Amino acid sequence: AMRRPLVLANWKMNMLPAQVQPYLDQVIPEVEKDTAADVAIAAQDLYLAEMVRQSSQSRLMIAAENAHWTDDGAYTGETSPKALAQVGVHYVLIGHFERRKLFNETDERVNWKTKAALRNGLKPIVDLDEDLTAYEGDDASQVVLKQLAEALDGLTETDLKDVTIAYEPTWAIGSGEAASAAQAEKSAALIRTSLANLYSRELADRTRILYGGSVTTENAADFLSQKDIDGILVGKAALDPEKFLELIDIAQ
Ligand code: G2H
Repeated sequence: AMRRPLVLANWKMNMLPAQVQPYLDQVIPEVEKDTAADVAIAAQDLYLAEMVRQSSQSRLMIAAENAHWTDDGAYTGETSPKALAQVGVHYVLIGHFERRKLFNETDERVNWKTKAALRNGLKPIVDLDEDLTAYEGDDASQVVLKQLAEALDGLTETDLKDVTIAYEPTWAIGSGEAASAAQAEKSAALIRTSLANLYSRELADRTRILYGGSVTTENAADFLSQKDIDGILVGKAALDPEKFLELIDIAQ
């Protein structure tokens, strides 16, 4: 396949310090081998530097869950994308649905943050969400495609080579109710067509699109076997290192 799958755990605000080390001890040796999938963990900022240090000899990549849109300055409580990059963080989640919903992340801010990540050499994973009212109506795709266009506003095709898109139906997040693989594929395909319209077919064909929302070891294979789904963004199910390793296995 032209697109390498990505298995991305999103710890969110979970995992206490005492839980982090055993998790890494279990996972890192397993991703030292040559994997056919990219593997990453998104964690709270306070763990990132140590996670980068411990994973540096492995294929595990480390992701931040958010970053600010400027490189430095008087922004108490925010995290600099420049600092994240210098620490060795690889990816950053931008516009996760929880950020959009609970922390007023607008499409405009998602756009600024995506640009700031790229400017600093972080690879953004731009999250698009879709709520149930939109999904049940006919305009589901419009919501997602508007988010896509606004997130990428002003970015060139060259910028896009380091961007991953994640599609998360909000009604499937943490709810235990995943979208069906066919539903998810339909949205992923729409996103890819939209990328082709915004940029080019070639760009669309090489951009990775992840599905997120109640992915489990039971349903992961279904999602990953869809033509336009190139990886999974996993919250709850990846809090258990055994399950995360199983998910990695399923992806390769
Ligand atoms: C969606 C997902 C990971 P979960 O937010 O970002 O979480 O797998 O718990 O639905």
